[in-house]
Order: sequence, then structure tokens, then C-alpha cells
Amino acid sequence: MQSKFFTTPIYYVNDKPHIGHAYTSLSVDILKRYYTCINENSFFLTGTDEHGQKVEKAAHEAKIEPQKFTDKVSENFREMSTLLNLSNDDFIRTTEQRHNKSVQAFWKILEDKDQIYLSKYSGWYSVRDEAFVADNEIVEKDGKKYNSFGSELTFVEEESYFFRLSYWQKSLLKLFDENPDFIVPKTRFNEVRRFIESGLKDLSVSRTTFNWGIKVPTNPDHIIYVWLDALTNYISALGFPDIKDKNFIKFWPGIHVVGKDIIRFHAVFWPAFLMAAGLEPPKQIVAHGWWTNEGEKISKSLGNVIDPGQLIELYGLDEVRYFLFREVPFGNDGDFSQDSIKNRINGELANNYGNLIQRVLSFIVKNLNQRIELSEVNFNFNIFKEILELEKELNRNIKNYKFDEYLKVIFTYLNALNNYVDKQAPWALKKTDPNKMNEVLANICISIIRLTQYLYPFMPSKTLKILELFNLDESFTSFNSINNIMEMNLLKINQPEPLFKKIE
Ligand code: ME8
Repeated sequence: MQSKFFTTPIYYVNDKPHIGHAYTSLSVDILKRYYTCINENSFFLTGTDEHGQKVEKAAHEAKIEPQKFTDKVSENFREMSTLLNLSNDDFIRTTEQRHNKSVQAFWKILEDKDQIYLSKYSGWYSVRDEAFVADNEIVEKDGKKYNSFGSELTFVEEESYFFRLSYWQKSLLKLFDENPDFIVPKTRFNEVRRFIESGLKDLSVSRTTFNWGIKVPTNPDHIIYVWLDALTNYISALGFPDIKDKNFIKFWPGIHVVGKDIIRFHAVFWPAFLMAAGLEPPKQIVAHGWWTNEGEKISKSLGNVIDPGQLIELYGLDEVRYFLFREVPFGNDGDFSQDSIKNRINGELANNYGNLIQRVLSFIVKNLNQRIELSEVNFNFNIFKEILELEKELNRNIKNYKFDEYLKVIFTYLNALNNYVDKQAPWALKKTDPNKMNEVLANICISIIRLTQYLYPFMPSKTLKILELFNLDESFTSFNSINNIMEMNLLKINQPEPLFKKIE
């Protein structure tokens, strides 16, 4: 089976990482960890996009030379990976030699295949999005010109190489028709398909009026367009231009997880570049929605940028991870509000999950000498069987990027387990039927372990702590291991500390 290759966008180093960047990276972390749990090999790539006019401008404003500036800001993104407990396999920077070599080789292939020609660009450009803007997409306000994202445009007139994008229109439509899941969600698929259908123009792929970028190998007066440079990162990291590299063979084509702002670059330009170079287009583009802060667009000028570090300090990492993916369906826009994160933490993590573990395990520690016998137990309680069988449904949710549904199902079962504990009342059975009590507790413990394994991709640190309470190490995050656990003679239980702090 082809191993999966998941990528985040490589982030611009013009500024510090914020909650939006954290969100995309966390989603890929969840995917990577999930597939590891089901013993499927995958590769998780993230990194930084360091060239172009926007980054050059930011370095200039900071009065630092671009390379030093990008070294510094890129480090912030690396730190974000540690802060978020990301399990990425590689972190690529576009200023690295391996990438420079790959982009120049990619360009040479395109030029050799006559996919690139020299001409002149005259039109509007958004530095913020590093995007050329067609006349019919310009919005005029107070005598100024903007693109549909509200970025101000500047007029550019310069000699430029063009990529024969128009030639690839038919092949792109075919790619879409043959792969109905090429972009998820479907609304985005339809939008982009319509954009392609409406006609593609050749794309300007080099600039001459600034310096910060990779040079066109055959004409060093030209800097390769930052998006052609940036998109190539996905194959540079797999060893391109060596297409016999074991990682390229094993992992390409990839699945690109992106915000809805950059779908067109990934779903139109990138597959066209690849097909033109004789390489396979990506397998899938997964586009998530946009986060706002208490109802407002997040922007530096509004001063409402959410720093992931502060958020984690306030609520805890796994609490934030849980909230972001439980609160909003992945393809939809979402609003960050202090009230909603508090409600999720208090109601679901503390009162439901945390409380279940606390009361069941404390009871076992206090009354049963920290032990629960498994050897004679029948694991045939209805609720337990349903929990075991959830795996199929959860797998479907992950395959469709329905992270919120995945979590919702699990929390319905945690709730059901809490009710089950009340109904079975092990504290009463202790006096009347100790065997039944052991059986009930064993079924509950194994159910908790099972649901904890399912939750591991979302809350890796907390769930590992919970498994430790059962004396189970990290190897027991593999979903298969539940059978080995059920075959154990007994579970030794450690005294739980409160797992999720309630927020006042
Ligand atoms: O576009 N809500 O980099 P970038 C959700 N370098 N996600 C958000 C967000 C928000 N409010 N703000 C940012 C670039 N994001 C290019 C990519 S890839 C070859 C080159 C996330 O630093 C989201 O994933 O502007 C979005 O697509 C990405 O950050 C943009 O990051």
C-alpha cells in the first residue's frame, strides 16, 4: 500500500506564528498520529516559506539582512512545533541548499519541455498574498485597488517568464473529473472546478524588480516566482530531483492540508506544474476554514492575533488541541471565544472524561488494593462491544477529515460510561456481589483504555498520562494492542491526580 504523505503549508516568515498556523499544523499532527495508531506508515512535513517580496519587505522594515531575518523568524516556527508537540518527520526551509537545487532542477525540466517562455507582465500584484490578480478580480475602494481578501494591490510592469497554464486546462478538468475527492470539502472542489472551466491564462513565474529568491538557472536576472519556489518544497523534502530517492518513491503523491486562502495555488497551479514536468499531481487537497477571534477577523493591524503560546499557558496544550477540533467542523470557519473553550474544558474534559477516570480509578485504588482482575472476565457488555466496534466509524471520520464528529462520538460514549457506572454502582456490588463488581469494573476500565487510545491523536500527552495510570506505556497507543491488554491477568492501577483543571 502507498504510504501517506501529509503536508502543512510552509509558513511565511514575515511574522510570528499564530493560532491559524497552529491549527493547520495540529490537524496534520492528528492525521500522522492516527495512522501510526493503526500501523500505517506516513510522513508529516512542515516548514517555512522564506523568499519573495513580502519577506524581503519585512526584513527591510526590521532593518536586518534577509537571511539573518529569516533564520530568526523560521526558528519561531520550529519552536511552535515543539510547543504544539508536533510529530513532524521533517521541517523544510526554502533557503536550504537541498531546496534551491530542487527548484532550479524543476525549472530546468519545465524549460526543457517548453512549458516556460519569456514575455512581459503588466498588471496588478498583491504582495501580501504574493499573487498576480486578474482584472476581473480587482475590488476598488476609495481610489485604491484590492483583491478579494482585502489586500492592497500594486502595479507591476516587468519582463517575466510565463508558464503555459492555459494549455493545462483540459488536463486539470480531467484530473478533477477522475478524482471527485481531489479537493475536500466538495464546495471548494466545485468552486475551483468552475474557476478552471472559466478559462486559465498563462501564469507569470518570475520577477525582476527585487532580489530575495532563487535565481532562474538560465537567466540570473530573474527570480523564480515565490509560489513556484514554495510549492516545490513538497518534493524537495522527498529528495527531488532524485526521483529514485526512496522517500520520493514511497511518499509521492502527497495530501496537502491548507487553509481556504491558498487552495488555488495548490489545486490549480501546483498540479499543472507537476503534470508539465511529467510528475504525478498531488493526491488530494484538504482545505480547512478560517478562524476569527471573538467574531473579528484575526489581523496584526487589529491587534487581536492569538498567540498559541499564551493560549497553551492559559488552558493547557491538549485542552487547546481538543477545543480547536471539537468546536468547528474542519472545512468551516470557526470563531475563537474564551467562553466556548471554557465550556468545552469544564463540561467535556473535566466533568465527563476526567471525572469518569477519577472516580473509577480512585475506587479501585481505595477498595481493591489497586488491582483489577481480568483473567476470568467476560468482555461482553453491550456498551463495551459498541466501543470496540467504533473503530470503523472513527476511521471513516478521519478519512473524511471529520475531526469534530470523531470526538463527538467518543464523548457520547464517555458520557454513557459515566451513566453506566451510576447504574451498576460498583460500590454497592462490593457488598452484594464482588465478582460482578470486578466484572463491571474490568469492562469499564477496558472501555476507558479503548476510548483513551482513540483520543491519543488529539491529546497525546494527557492520554499517555492516563494510560500510565493503568501501567501501560506508549506502545499501547496502537489500536491493535487492546487485544493484548484484554489477555492480561490483571491491571495494576495508580492513584489518579485530577487530569483536567476546571477553568473559573
Ligand atoms: O500562505 N485561520 O503562508 P502563510 C485558519 N507561504 N488558518 C489560518 C489562519 C486563520 N485565521 N491564518 C493562517 C502562505 N492560517 C504560503 C504558503 S505553501 C507551499 C506556501 C493558516 O504564512 C492556513 O493554513 O500566510 C493558511 O493557509 C496558512 O496559515 C497561510 O500561511
